[in-house]
Amino acid sequence: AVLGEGAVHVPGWLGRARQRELVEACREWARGPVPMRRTSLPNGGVMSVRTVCLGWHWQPYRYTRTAGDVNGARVAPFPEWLGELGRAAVDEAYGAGAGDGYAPDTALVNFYEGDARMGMHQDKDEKSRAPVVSLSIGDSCVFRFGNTRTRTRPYTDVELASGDLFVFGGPSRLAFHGVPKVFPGTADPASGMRAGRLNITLRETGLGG
Ligand code: MD3
Ligand code: FE
Repeated sequence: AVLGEGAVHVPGWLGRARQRELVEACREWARGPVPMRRTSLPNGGVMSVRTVCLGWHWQPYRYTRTAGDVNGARVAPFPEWLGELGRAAVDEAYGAGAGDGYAPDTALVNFYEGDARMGMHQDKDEKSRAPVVSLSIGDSCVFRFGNTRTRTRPYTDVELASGDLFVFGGPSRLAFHGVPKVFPGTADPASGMRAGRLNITLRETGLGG
């Protein structure tokens, strides 16, 4: 389904086996070298989502190689196979060949548990305007896809379920978006998630090196 120009939702794109592999990989990444944690914001707040990054470490509001806001360690490398998955995702959403030049160099893994949510925001810390690939596993959620001007209406609420792919490129790349609700207990155990929701986003930072 196309939600807006460049915003394409592909329900059930990831098979169960692929979901389980990704969950297993995320468990490993969550252990370190930089452990999964709640990100502290400059305004004193703390995000309710837990996050671990690959390739580059996102700390509000920039990308670094080392996690100065956690333990100072260098983040784990971005694996080549995730890049392949990203190219396949862009091909699936935009058509064969569209993913050819796509070279994501960072992944943000978000884990939602309990009342965790994500407020409306734009992702504009990347210098590249290449698409963001989003993969959801575990509990279903309400994903709110907004506009590029304000964090308020007009927006569209869509349910994201385990295995869903979403690609945000073109004019949608700078749209406000958020996750106002997760539905606890809706994860299919065959996804490898016992509780909570996992979201993996692949991005090009445009930082090089
Ligand atoms: C639309 N994550 O990590 S994924 C984030 O489910 C983030 O954890 C949410 O927003 C999550 O920044 C939403 C969907 C998503 C990700 C990046 C986008 C939508 C986007 C970038 C631009 C436009
Ligand atoms: Fe975002």
